[in-house]
Amino acid sequence: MPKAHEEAFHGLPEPGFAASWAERGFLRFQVPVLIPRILDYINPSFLTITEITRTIKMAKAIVNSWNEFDPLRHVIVGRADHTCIPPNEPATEAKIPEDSDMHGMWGPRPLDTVEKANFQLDNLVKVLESRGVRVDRPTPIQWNQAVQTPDFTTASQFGCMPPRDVLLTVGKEILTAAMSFRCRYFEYLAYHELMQRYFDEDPAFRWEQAPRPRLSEHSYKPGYFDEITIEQRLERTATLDFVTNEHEPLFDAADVCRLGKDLFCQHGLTTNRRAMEWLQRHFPDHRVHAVNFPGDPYPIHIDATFVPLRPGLIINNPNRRLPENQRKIFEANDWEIVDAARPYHEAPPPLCYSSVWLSMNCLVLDHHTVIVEASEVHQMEQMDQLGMEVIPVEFRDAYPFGGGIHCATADVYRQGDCEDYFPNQVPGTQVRR
Ligand code: DAV
Repeated sequence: MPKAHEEAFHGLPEPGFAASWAERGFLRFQVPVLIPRILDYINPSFLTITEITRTIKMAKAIVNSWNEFDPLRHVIVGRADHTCIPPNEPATEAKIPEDSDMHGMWGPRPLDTVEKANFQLDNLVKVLESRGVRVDRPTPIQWNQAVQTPDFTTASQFGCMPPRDVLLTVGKEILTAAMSFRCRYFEYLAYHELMQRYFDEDPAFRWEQAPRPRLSEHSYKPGYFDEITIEQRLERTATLDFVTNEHEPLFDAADVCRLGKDLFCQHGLTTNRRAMEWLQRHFPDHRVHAVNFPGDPYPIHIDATFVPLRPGLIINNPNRRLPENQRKIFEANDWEIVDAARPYHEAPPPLCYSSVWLSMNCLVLDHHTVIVEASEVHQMEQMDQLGMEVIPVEFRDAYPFGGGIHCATADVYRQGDCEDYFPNQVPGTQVRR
C-alpha cells in the first residue's frame, strides 16, 4: 500500500476508541475532509438555518453520487494484483489471439504486465489526488482460487482492476451488482473493507447487494459463442439476442449510466431486462430505461459507447448509435448527443478483452474537466472543442486488466443532488410505462 494511503487508512477512527477517534481520527482525517465540503455547500449570500443544517448533514456524508459528471471528491481506483485470465465459461469467450503464447491458457497474468498496469493505476491515483480527489483502493484477494457453489464451479477468478463493473453508486447507496460471469462471483470481496469503513463513517450510507444469481446453465443460451460471422453477431445483438437469457436478474454496474433521476441501462451480454425490472423496484424514485446499441457485436458495458460529459451533453460511439426511437427522450429535454472522435489506435493492446473504443472511456472530474488516455489525441482534441479541460493520463498497460479509466474507478462522492434532467418523459425507453 503506498505510504499516503496507508497513513490515511490507519488515521481513520476505529469504533469503540472514542478518545483516539477525537484526538487522531477527527483532527487528522475528518477536519481536512469536512472543511472543503462545508465550503462547497456554503453560499455566503443566502445563508439560512435550513441551508446551514443541510450543509452540516451533507458534510457528514461519505457516499453520495447521482450522476457521471458532478464534481468528483472521492473515488475508488482498482488494483491489478493477482489478476487472472479466467477459463472459458458460458457467459464469455476468452478472446485470446490464435498466435499468442497464452492461447488456450488461463491463470495468473504475467507478473511484468501486472507491475506495468499497477504503475499506471498508481499514477492515476496521483493525478486524482493532485486534483483534490480522495482515493481508496480495494484489497485484492488471490484470484487464482477455484470457486464452487451448489450450481457451478470455475477454476479461477478474475481480478479487481475495474471496480466500475461491480459497484453501482446511486445517491447514498453502493449496490453490488448481480454479475453474469462466474469468475466474478466473489469480486465484491475486494471492496468489503471499504464498504465496512463507509458504513462506520457515514450514518446515511446504504450498503446493498443485488440478489445473488445462481449462474447455473439455465441462465445462458447454449452455443451462443460458437463460430459465426461478425455480421451474424451484429444481427443477433440488434435483435436483442444475447448470451444471458431472462432466467434471473443479471447486470453489471457498468451497464448503468446514471443521470440523476433517470438510470439508462444497456441491454446486452451482461445485463438483462429482468435486472432492469429489479433495479426499478429497488430504486422506486428513479426512472429506469432500457437502451441498446446496434452495431456492437459484443455489447458489454455502456461506458465505451454512451458517455455523458455534463448536463445536456453525451458522446456516442459512431459505430454504435442509439436508435432513433430511443433518442427521443434526449431530444425532448434538449440533450445533445454527438458522435465521439475515432480512436487513435487500430487495435487494443495484447490480451485485452475490450475494443479500441476505450478511447472514449474517460473519467469526468466536473462539468469542465475530464481525464482521457494520453495517446488518444483525437478524443482529447474533441474534448477540447467541446469546452473541456483535458488531463491526459497514460493507461494502455492497464487496459488488459479490465478496461479504461472509467472502468478502473467507482464513484464514492460527487458533490450535488439528484436532479431531474428529463422532466419531459417520452414513451419508448422506460421499463415501466
Ligand atoms: O468497447 O469493448 C468496453 C467497456 C469496458 N467497461 C468495449 C467496451
